[in-house]
Amino acid sequence: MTIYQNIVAAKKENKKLLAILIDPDKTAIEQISDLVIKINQSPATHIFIGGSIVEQVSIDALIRELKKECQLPILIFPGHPSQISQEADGLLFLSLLSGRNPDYLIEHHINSVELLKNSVLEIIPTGYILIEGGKETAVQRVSQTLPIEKDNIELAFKTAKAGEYLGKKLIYLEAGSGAATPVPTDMITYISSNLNIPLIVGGGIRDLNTIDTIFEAGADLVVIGTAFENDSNFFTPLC
Ligand code: 1GP
Repeated sequence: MTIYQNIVAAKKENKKLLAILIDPDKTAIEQISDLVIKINQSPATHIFIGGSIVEQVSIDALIRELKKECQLPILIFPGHPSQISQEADGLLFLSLLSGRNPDYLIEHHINSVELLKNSVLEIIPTGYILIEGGKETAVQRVSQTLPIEKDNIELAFKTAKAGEYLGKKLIYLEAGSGAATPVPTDMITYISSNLNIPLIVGGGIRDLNTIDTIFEAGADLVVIGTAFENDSNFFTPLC
């Protein structure tokens, strides 16, 4: 089965998925062996790699190091085509649907084709939707786009549904890394119950109870970045 088929199968069985996001800018290669022990003890089902712009060569090395001891599927979560690594298993091919910056809707994608056309990476078209998270986040700054207001459920839903109609295979609701507040649960519930494709939710989730709440609201896959980055024992109470 492909990574995507596994995500769809998990959704059908109501089995919740959890990705740990590793930002190569904030993670030294020397830290990986210790980090992998914690990842292997955690309930994580996927690893996402990405963040602000970094040298591709360091991502390659980081993934090779991760793969020595970790069997989880590794997906690139790119902020820029320079973050695409052939060492990964797949790529979330993100289109920032909440914004109107052509670079993040199509330009970076065109610029990625040379890297992808002969690649064996599993490419997963993903509609990426930025939701107001209580403070300006890096994705907002870098993409120069405004998030959808957190109480505008109708616009967030229509954006997600338009993504589905466009053929996106996943929708990612993003409050932004380090957001003050995660995506609101009423928005997650409305969108997940009116969408036919799996829903990823991330940004500003910093405790285990909130992970549960977001799963109960309807997320199929939750992403944890900062909380694990700050404390690699974050998942210990679950282990
Ligand atoms: C960011 O959704 C991810 O793209 C994770 O956010 O760092 O706030 O967990 P956090």
